[in-house]
Amino acid sequence: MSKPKRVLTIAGSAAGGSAGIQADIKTFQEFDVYGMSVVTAIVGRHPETGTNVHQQTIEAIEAQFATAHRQVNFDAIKTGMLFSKEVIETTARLLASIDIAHIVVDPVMVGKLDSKLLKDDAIEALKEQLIPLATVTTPNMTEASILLDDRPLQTVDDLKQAAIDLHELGPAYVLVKGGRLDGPAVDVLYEGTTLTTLEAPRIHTDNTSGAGCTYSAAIAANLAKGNSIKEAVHIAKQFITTAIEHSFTYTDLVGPTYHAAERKYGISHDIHVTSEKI
Ligand code: PXL
Repeated sequence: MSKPKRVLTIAGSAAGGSAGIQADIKTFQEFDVYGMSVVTAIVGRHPETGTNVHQQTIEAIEAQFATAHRQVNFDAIKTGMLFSKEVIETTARLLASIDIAHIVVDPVMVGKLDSKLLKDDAIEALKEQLIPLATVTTPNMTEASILLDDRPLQTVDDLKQAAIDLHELGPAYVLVKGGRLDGPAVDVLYEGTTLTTLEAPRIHTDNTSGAGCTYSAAIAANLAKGNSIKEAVHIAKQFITTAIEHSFTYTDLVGPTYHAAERKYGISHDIHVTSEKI
């Protein structure tokens, strides 16, 4: 039997199942990669105290990483919600301690329901210690803006300049996601010489909780399977677009994307890809 490729997510556990570790593991399964997790924090709002983020200890984080590494080892790793400077520093140290070809850094900062998923003093650690280790980092427009000292981003040209400037932080590739643009959902990929834009039609729904997690998990899974970055991003964008097309909610709250959608219904929209040398 050929064994599945191995992917680790270092991220938060989202009790509602739409985002974080839960979205990552569901996505890994859809791509037939072997999923593992290091839970950095548990996200779930206590109905009386209001506390939403329950951080895990550094010891617990180190223990999970060591166990997954020893029992299985990794073909790719993605990072999601890390929450504090301390957890970012630990994650950077753990990543530097092993031999790993593909690292996807999703610089998670705020959730769809406006939950704060990264402390303010952690932004510098993210920029200086983690993003430089990334094969690809995947900020959305809000995150890209914060990483660029609150630069306003409104147009596809703004996203292109943001990708060029964020590349200076040291990752091999930057993917700035234009999910919040007016008009089509255009993402911009940059590696130092070529700007690639990936365009999908805008799908009008509020049920996009965990979309960013799902997208970056799909990229990690496809890098583990041997695809180039460009191929992995293309496959992942197709997957998340289809998952958003078939998104739903069980309540009056923002609901999840549907991770099984591509398997059940096929790809819902082609992605239009263009490249320009700069
Ligand atoms: O979608 C961002 C996100 C990432 N990670 C965790 C989350 C959320 C949103 O709620 O809970 C753990």
